[in-house]
Amino acid sequence: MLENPSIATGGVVGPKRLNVDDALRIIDIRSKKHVDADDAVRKDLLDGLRSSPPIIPTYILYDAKGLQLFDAITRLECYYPFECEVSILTKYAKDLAASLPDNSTVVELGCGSLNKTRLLLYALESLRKRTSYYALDLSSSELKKAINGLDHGLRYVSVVGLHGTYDDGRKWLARTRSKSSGPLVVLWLGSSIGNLSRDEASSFLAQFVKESLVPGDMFVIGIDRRNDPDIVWKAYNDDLGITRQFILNGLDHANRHLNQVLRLEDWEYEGVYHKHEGYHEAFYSARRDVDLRGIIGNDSGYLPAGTRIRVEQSWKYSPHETASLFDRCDLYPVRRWTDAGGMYDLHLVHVPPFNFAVSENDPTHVPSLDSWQELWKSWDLVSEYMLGDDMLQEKPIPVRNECAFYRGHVPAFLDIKLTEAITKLSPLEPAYFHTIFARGIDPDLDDPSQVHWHSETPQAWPSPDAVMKYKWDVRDRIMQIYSRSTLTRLGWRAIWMGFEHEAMHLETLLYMLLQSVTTVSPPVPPAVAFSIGGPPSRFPDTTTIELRDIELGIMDFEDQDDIVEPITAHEYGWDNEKPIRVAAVSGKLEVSRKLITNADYLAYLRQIGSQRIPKSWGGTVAHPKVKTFFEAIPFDMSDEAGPAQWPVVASFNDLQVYAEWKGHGWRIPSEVELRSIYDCFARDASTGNGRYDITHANVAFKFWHPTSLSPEVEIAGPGHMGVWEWTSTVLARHDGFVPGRLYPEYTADFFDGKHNVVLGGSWCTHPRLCARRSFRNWYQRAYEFAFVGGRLVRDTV
Ligand code: AVI
Repeated sequence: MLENPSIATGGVVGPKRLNVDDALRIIDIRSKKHVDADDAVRKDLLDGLRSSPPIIPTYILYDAKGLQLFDAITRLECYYPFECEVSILTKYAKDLAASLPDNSTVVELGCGSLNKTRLLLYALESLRKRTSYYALDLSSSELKKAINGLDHGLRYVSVVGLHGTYDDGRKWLARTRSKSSGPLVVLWLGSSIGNLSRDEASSFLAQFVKESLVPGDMFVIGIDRRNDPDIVWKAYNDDLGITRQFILNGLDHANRHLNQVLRLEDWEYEGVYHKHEGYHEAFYSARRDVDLRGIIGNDSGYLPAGTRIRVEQSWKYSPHETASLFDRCDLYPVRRWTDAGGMYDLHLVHVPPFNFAVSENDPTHVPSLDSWQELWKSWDLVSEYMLGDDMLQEKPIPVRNECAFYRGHVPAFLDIKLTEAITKLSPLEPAYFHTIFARGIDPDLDDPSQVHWHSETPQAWPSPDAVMKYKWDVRDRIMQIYSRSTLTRLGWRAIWMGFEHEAMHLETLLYMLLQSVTTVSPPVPPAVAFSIGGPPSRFPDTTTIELRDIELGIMDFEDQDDIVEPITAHEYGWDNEKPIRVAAVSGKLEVSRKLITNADYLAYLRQIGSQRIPKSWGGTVAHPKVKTFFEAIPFDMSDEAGPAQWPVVASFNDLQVYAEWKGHGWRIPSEVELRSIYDCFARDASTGNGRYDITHANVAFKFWHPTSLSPEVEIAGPGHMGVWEWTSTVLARHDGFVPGRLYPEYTADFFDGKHNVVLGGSWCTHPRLCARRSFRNWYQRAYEFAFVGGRLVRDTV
């Protein structure tokens, strides 16, 4: 457990009123105690002054007077980040409090005066959420003042001070945390993250996640956006000169540690906003030549007039930069609250149970063993935790197999391909698993007696323990193969195929499980509306694009599969992605910004008087709900980011009829048109031809449901709204198509004229699949279960 405050906040004891002494409890967690702190500051100062270019550490700004001056800054109208954050907390504190788990421990980094935090604490109190709140700060006197300033009507929320630095806080948490502690929420307000460079910020968060957090823990972080450069500059260069005083006071503070060698009149404050890089920089600028050789030595001690010493950077983030910051630190977004002007965001992010890091979406070689480990975590969570043993005989989708089949199919398929590709290997025991788990049932929906070859369902499925042992044996086999460094290209192909096959089945299993009431909810925050507040999107409902001939496909010749090579040597694609070919298109296409939403589809059903709701909904047309893994959620038309604004998941046939009902030439795009749309808006120019930028997309389990389109996105690209997209293109043999040697029936069995090509990716698609530009999926046009939606386009003249 975390070191416990003396107040009882949970369990059978029940809430107890705080008394003043309890409330003033402050734990000294400093690793460097007072005695040597002075020396450490002096050393930091001298090291900084000697470095090139010279710097003074930012923390020097925050002595007692600095804290007061900063408080004065927060009252300036031009210092908008403070006001924006207050407005968000004032409006949404209850919503934030409701998003935090009960019995959580909230640790605030750099709590300051607690003026803003109190809004959250009282919201938690009013919701009766038992919370242990720890306020971390550098100054114990300010901590005392701040905690003392809280009105002590808190019964459900306990308050304890932590005296120390961020690093002390991180280490203290790592030390005191035990498995039985409730979820941890780290609160980091005031755009303090901006005082670290982008790299420092991501390393800081990543280290926190690695050392002190576990899956399910959360961060609440206030981040300032890249706003109008003039407005940002003004925020740090106010007419009253308060910021100037604040910065220059830092020099005075530094002087106290440097035996007053600096002459304050030699220095002036200078603020510069670097608009391309997105950060403001505060300098001490030398008014005249300054001689510091006496303290920092001859090499760098003579500072000519105009020399700048940097003391602070304030970094701003575009939505894209924020998304990649979180990606880099293995943090997944839960919610985002924005002020009415769209200048500032409060982000709630969590540590996911597994992480398909976007950096691993490189499709040019076989997945790393780390990627496998994450995939296995996801497979175990879905196939063993969400799909419990009590569901093994269930068939959530009547025309498909029983759940038990999928647990065995994934490892058996991998072992089948490994033994086919690597001559030395023979099937793992029990070898008959290759027969009963080889292939699932996927019948023709128009005539379910028409099925491709599939494994016969045995009289009784092997026991869950036997299947689990088999799964781990196959995984061991993979790990042994990875311990060698080379293999034939065919061998790597088998591994690569097995990986993508498992990733695809993860998704298949999930859309099956969504149809069952027995499914267990995943252990993640049930966020249903991601983006809250902020101004409406500035993008119009449709955009017109010019169509030009495009190249499709990927370079991967199977005739060289006997070559022995390292894991990273080759690029792979499924048979239907090959060969590279050019598709001729021209003309102009008007493209809808969003996919067809649940609200759009409901309006249509009501208008035509239909009572037939999609399989992705529950309830009735009068009272529809959207199915999720947490609960079925009623439509709320006033919620701009809620399920009514998610894309509707329905069959191609149903969406085609919707498009006809819409009229005016609206239709579902062809494969080449949709590929052209994605190329226009999501192609990642920095990585050559083959990839899409999916940092903004709702893929790879960032959420466990579809989402509305982010207001910052102009056109929904691959996976942006968390579902695949139907195309009007029928899956058919194209020129140059050759069935794959290792899995010839993969695509060829589906050239029956009943399947349409599907592109993009869903909330549960692995990044390797949806970021690879050549990847193609397909479903029968009547299939209603897969996470596929659609958008409208029309020709323009
Ligand atoms: C605390 N920190 C986030 C403030 C900022 O915006 O960088 C400090 C500040 N410096 C000048 N004005 C405010």
